[in-house]
Amino acid sequence: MKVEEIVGTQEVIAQEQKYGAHNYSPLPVVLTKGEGVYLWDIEGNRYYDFLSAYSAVNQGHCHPKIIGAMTAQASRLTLTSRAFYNDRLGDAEKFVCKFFGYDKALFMNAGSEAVETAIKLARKWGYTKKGIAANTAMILAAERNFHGRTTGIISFSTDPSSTEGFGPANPGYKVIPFNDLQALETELINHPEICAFLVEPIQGEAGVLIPEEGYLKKAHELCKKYNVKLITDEIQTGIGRTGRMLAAYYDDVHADMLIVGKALSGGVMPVSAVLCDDEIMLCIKPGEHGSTFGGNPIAAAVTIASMEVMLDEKLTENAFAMGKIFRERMSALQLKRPDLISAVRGKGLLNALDIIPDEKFGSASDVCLMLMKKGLLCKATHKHTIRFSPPLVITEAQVQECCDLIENVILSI
Ligand code: IF1
Repeated sequence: MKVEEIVGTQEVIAQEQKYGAHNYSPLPVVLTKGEGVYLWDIEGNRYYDFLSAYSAVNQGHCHPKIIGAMTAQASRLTLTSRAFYNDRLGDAEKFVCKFFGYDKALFMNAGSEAVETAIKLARKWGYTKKGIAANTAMILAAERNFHGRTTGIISFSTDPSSTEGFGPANPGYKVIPFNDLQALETELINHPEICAFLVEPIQGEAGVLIPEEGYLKKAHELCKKYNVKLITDEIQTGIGRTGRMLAAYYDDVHADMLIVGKALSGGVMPVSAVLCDDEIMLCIKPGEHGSTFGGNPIAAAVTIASMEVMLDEKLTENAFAMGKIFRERMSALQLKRPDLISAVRGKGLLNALDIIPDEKFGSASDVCLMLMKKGLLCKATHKHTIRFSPPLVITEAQVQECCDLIENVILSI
């Protein structure tokens, strides 16, 4: 008699441990299915997803409209390379340009590729338009930034786990404190070779750090004063996540260069883009930049569908409203357990809870493990912070249910 092989959680984890690189330490849950705000593991347990694949799955898991657009396109034409035109890319370019208010868009795949693209564009602009001497252009970034993991990008990371053992760092970057306009102006005054200031409107990986109101606006004014381009990395904060389509809109900022990724495709495939006006975009000429997959027909179809879902379902507005309820509940919880929770902050559905580490229960990641066992998946960032970022399709009843769940776990500690 043939015994059916039962593949359990431990087997899957062991297999990955054996054959996969050890560059992550995931929670011990093996997911197999997703729908809206829910995920299911291979044992049949259902979870609320409070990570959304790091804010990529804003439109909810396996949204039928996005999957429909994807499969329809996939069965017709998948990839042509950019050596030829395809009949979908132009529509996506027009859509995002009109939508975000820029002359042109350049599609890439991963977020880090789009960051690299923005850096190249800014430098090229610096040399050809600003008149910076060859190979001396400098880019400013903020302390505790997260823009990706390529060797170029980690050259200006201040996180040792991103950089240590991966040197030498590339030259051409300078890091200034986040939320510090004085530091910004000092650099701008002293270094005319600066071509751009690259910044996240809210620092995600750093622990959902929100700058003072008006910071981005004043930073942009300073950039304009010194003929420097402001590049906003909205890969994590963009596409409705913070309760505005772009987090920079809270400050009425229209950046010179915008980087989007993650939820641009609803998290169904890697799609990123850099948007800017002709003055910058046309500095790069044919043959000077590109990628095999960037701007492929599936990516184009999926981008349009994902953005339409954002609009049709008013997900940005929902993120704003649900985030408010979530933080109200978490602030009330903080009052009950000030010994455990030291801060609640966020905008829209990008939220964080700071945990006071304790010998009894450990750190933020231990709390994530407890939440997982009760049916809610989220991830700690650094030792003290838990990030809560559910898909933006979450309803008020679901938010309340999740807050009850979080409250029960916290109060049980
Ligand atoms: C991982 C964090 C989130 C990003 C911003 C560019 C990129 C990211 C603002 C690069 C990517 C990811 C990568 C992911 C973890 C994750 C993350 F915790 F590290 F910070 F989202 F919160 N700019 N962020 O947040 O985009 O090339 O990855 O598409 O596992 O490294 P990518």
